[in-house]
Amino acid sequence: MAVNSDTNKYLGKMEDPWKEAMDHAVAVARKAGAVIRDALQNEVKIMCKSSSVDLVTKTDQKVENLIIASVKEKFPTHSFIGEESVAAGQPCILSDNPTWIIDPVDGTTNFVHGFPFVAVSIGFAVKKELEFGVVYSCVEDKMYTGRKGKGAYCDGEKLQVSDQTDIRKSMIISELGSNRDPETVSKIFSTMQKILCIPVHGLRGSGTAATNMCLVASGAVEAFFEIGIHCWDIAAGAVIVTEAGGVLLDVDGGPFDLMSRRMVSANNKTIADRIIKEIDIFPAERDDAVKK
Ligand code: LIP
Repeated sequence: MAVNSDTNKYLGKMEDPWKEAMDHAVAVARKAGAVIRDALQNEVKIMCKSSSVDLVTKTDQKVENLIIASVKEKFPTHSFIGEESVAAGQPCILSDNPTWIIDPVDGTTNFVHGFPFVAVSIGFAVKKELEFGVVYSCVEDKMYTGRKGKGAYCDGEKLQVSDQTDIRKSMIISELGSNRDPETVSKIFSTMQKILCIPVHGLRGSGTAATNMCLVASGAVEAFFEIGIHCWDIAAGAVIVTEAGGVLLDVDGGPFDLMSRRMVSANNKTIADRIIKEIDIFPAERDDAVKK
């Protein structure tokens, strides 16, 4: 369902037509974060998705339902791509309609183990262009936001990526992910070994892509890359990184593709290109692939 012509006329007159939606995203992300923090105090009931290490909990489902219900009430014509809705069989197709791209609990495995990096990630796209991103790191109580053309912030403080251009003086972030196929794991480790031995100052991983991208945007690390992530993990962080002055590329050096399940985010192209040289690429089915 496209945005209708009347809406277009109305939106054209507003300075920031999506400010109200972004404000709502911040409010509902904070509310969702409180639910996650409460759940962290209690025994977590674990369920599995594609494998014994691809985890989901009732909290993931409860928080996604909370966010979608809250947004639907205010913006009934908008569309949604949610991690748990897709897991339940909804198509993962980005249309021209205003679309909320939601990871209710990014870092589910961390959440299950009480490892204190868990984020609510809410991206928003119109006509397939990302307009804003909100990442609430709920254990740290840090609210990251990025609005296309209007900068990126953490709790009101403007974000700026690192100005480092020397890979040997850089901190890099990546993840081991949830794939346990030995050949794939071998490629992940060989990539990490090559990058570590450039050498770089350090290699880290928070366990949540959204948080990793906010660390790039804040200048704490120079780059985050991963093959295997999903659009809901990175949609919000993509806006926050670019609005903090960073770059997004495909792992083969091509243009960033939100639905491709792979990406490099970095403070600048010099660092991104150097990382890309070392990545052993392995296949990951696109988020928008037609399911057989
Ligand atoms: C996680 C990602 C992370 C990846 C994990 C997992 P989830 O998202 O943020 O980058 O390495 O395997 O996919 O599943 O916790 O929402």
